[in-house]
Amino acid sequence: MDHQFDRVSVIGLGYIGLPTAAVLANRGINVVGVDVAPEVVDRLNRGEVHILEPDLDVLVRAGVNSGHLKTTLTPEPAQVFVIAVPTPFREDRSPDLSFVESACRAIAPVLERGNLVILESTSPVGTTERVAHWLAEARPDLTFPKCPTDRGDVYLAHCPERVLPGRILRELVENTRIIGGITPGCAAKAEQFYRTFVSGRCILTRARAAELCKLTENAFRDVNIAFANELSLICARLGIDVWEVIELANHHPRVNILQPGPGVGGHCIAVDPWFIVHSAPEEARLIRTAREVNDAKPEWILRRMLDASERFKEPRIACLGLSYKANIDDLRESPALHIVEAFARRRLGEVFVVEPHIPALPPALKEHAHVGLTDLSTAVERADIVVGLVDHEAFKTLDRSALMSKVLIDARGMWR
Ligand code: SAJ
Repeated sequence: MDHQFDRVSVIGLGYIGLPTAAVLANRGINVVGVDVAPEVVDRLNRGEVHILEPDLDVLVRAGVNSGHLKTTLTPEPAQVFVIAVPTPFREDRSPDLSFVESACRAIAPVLERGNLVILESTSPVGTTERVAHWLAEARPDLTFPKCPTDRGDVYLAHCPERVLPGRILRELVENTRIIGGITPGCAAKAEQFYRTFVSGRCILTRARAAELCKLTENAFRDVNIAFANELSLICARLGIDVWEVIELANHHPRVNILQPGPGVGGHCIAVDPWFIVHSAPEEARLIRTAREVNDAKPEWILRRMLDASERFKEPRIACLGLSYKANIDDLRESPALHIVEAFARRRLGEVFVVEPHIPALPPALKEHAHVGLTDLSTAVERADIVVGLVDHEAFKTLDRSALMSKVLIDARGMWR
């Protein structure tokens, strides 16, 4: 093993930090995970996970049992610090870097000359330079590189994560990594670190390019989903099946249209394009419009549910799926959840929520007596209206005869 990376600290043990920590620990590296939530720290030290991701529980337990993975509330000295904290946006859609800043202030006291600090959180252009600034403020005794020709005591790089929830453990190892150093030396050092567990390619660049690269990937996907969502509105107006049109158009060798849905959720695609818009508001016209098109889609589905409800005195409505996409339990920024909450607030009738991946309804739905978490067959049997919000495997394979007499609103094209 490369002894310059014997001890690694991962700051922020969420959807990216925890799998990264677990993968490193299972390569025999001593990993100190750091999280601000005491309950997360306790659970992880017992070998239990707080997020659902295939095989993550097994890997975390193995890491804890072998003694290679431990979790603390405050950082301890290490050779490498991987920052994987959230970077949300504020009400006015400007980036909120407060978690990155607090992570920097937390690790600053234990930093030593020769350490490598990697920012993995998706960040607006210039954030890695700001990391250098925050660390330098807290540690005037050390030097931090701020531009490509600088020399510094500490290596600084941005290496955005690009893994797909549901396939995180595989993609962490196999995906190509874009590694942006503040200096070429920083990038080279970070590459050596990633080589300890990445089998994919490592491509080196500058920190600013790596920052924009990550935002660009998600903006690209957002714009393409917006195209599909806009097409779904056009098709509805013209009385044409949008999924058929897309399937037909995709036979063209250079056309590959994505799928329309109830909107775009998750913590990445619905957020990252705003970082680009914020940095270049006059130029980012298409990217902004795509965000608006995708953000308007939940309202459109809700309107169809309200229209359908008018046909019944006390409508019973089954809402299939709450997560932000298929076959996961993640409700973050979920358009399905947003739609069900907005519908529930109107108190039009009984709402049967089907979400096989969660044990209980989230608080905003739990408070309504007319809303309940129900199993699939009971919900479909009792409902007048069935709304397909998430294309979970169990919903796609639903027996069509059960849907025959129902009013269907199929936001995902599952029951064509
Ligand atoms: N969606 C559609 N139609 C589609 C594809 C997706 O409506 O054809 C919706 C999904 O239902 C979901 C949202 O878009 O609500 C986003 O889902 P996703 O599967 O496209 O992406 P995420 O958010 O799970 O993960 C993305 C990935 N980025 C890209 O594919 C460019 C992943 O590789 C990134 O690591 C991740 O964002 C991230 O963390 O940034």
